[in-house]
Amino acid sequence: MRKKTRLILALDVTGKDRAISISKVVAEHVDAIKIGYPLVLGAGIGVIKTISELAPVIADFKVADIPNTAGLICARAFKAGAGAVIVHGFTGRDSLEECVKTGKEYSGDIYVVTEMSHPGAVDFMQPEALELARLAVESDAAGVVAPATRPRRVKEIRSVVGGLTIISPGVGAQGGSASEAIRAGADYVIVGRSVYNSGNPAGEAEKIAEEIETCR
Ligand code: NUP
Repeated sequence: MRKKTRLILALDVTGKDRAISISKVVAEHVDAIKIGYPLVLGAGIGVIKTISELAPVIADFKVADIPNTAGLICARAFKAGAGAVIVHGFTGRDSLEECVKTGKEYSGDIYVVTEMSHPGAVDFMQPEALELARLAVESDAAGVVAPATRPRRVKEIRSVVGGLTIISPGVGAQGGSASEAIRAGADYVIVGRSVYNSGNPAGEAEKIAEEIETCR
């Protein structure tokens, strides 16, 4: 993923045609497009290849399983054309290491979820988030996912992960600010609904990219 606009589109629409038409107009304003279960279950795994011809694809499968199954899921995502896969770390070191090993086989990146961006993440994830960040470093993951809704936590997670890449969702619809997340230490922000549900997705993406640009 090239660091240009530092914006990642979360494409949680469920129809293939809409997904492709949004990707076509937004691609020039983003560094990657994140695809998860809503689109893959709605349009089929082949959509990863189609979108990957427009922008690098991050498969947000939040993989959480035993090492063998976790590795198989990551391998399918990379084979389908994803450049990176998002996985959970709470399943433990062995599962995460299997994902990272699989990523290396396909020259792909693994991002580990630390503390999620929604309010419920404070219940179980927040107390363990820094440990999960540490595990990501020790397992040689490419980066972590940290909450733009809590920039203070992005800062704390940055202090643990050093030079690892931080991708940060929760901007816009969830209330987070792109510039605050970047200033707190995020490398990229992830934005979904406020881009794809706007009347002008390309214009909205461009606006957020400009806001990020002011942080340099
Ligand atoms: O902690 C997380 N929060 C989060 O919102 C980890 C995620 N992967 N996401 C994803 O980011 C979420 O599943 C969605 O695809 C995107 C945010 O979308 P939106 O709230 O901007 O619409």
